[in-house]
Amino acid sequence: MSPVATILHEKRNGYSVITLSRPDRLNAFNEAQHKELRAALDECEADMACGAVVLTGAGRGFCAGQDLSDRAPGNSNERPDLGHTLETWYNPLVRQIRRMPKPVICAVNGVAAGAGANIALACDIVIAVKSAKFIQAFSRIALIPDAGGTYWLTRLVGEARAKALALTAHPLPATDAADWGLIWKAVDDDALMTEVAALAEQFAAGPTHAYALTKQAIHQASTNSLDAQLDLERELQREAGMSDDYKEGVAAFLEKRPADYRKAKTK
Ligand code: T3D
Repeated sequence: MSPVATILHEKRNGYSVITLSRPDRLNAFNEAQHKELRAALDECEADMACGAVVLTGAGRGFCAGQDLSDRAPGNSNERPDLGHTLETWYNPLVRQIRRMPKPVICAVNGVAAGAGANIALACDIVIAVKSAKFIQAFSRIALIPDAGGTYWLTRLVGEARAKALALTAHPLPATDAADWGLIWKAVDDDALMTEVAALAEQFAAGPTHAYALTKQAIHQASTNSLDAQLDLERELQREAGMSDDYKEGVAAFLEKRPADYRKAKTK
């Protein structure tokens, strides 16, 4: 493990665990944490030996969004340009998670608030402890949901629930989030990292490129017409069908043995 100031990046056998690590601030983002997270995700993206990424938080929270102590109003009339901070930090982070050519699992170990909630929702699979809460805290400080919040909420739980969560800042328990389809599942608090590690290991041993193509197809599905989506599936399946992983998958099925995608990757 190589500790850095605001995140920990641990490389395990075939996958990476990135831990936001400012626990005294519930892992709220400052610029240093943004920079270090970006560098760690860049590394995961480029590393062929990394088949999945786990994002989690240190201490009792996952992430409380923007560190508001960096936004303390001074005495002057100067106002911060939050559009600039979104463009510089949060939007690239969301885009980086979405385009990651391998599954990104968010292990929500505690409260996820503001941009912290929405960064979790940007991940491909979200597993949360039952004690966690998802809070669109923005309206409490006169902001709007960002880091993709209006996009995720509307698509995942529909307009009625999206508006209620955003306008009231209601702390949504993880079990409700799972029941509503906002996240994949809520698990017992002491089971989180065991479940997440098992899933990450499964992905690490799996067909990484097929996962990347699957992500791409699902991301485009909500805006494509059926015809466009069928065309996209045709193109992506063509690509998948040319891969060594597919050859190995079919051979393994016919030979009644588990597929060895790691071997296929080294060819
Ligand atoms: O600004 C831009 O660039 C635009 C982008 C904006 C993105 C955003 O995320 S805006 C939304 C920012 N986040 C929030 O508004 C959430 C603020 N936090 C809370 O509402 C609560 O802390 C929680 C509901 C998340 C948890 O409550 P609780 O009671 O479990 O914990 P706590 O006691 O409030 O927090 C523990 C400590 O963390 C505390 O410090 P202390 O008193 O022990 O020294 C608290 O001040 C600190 N903390 C929590 N959240 C933040 C924070 N410090 C700075 N910034 C935070 N966001």
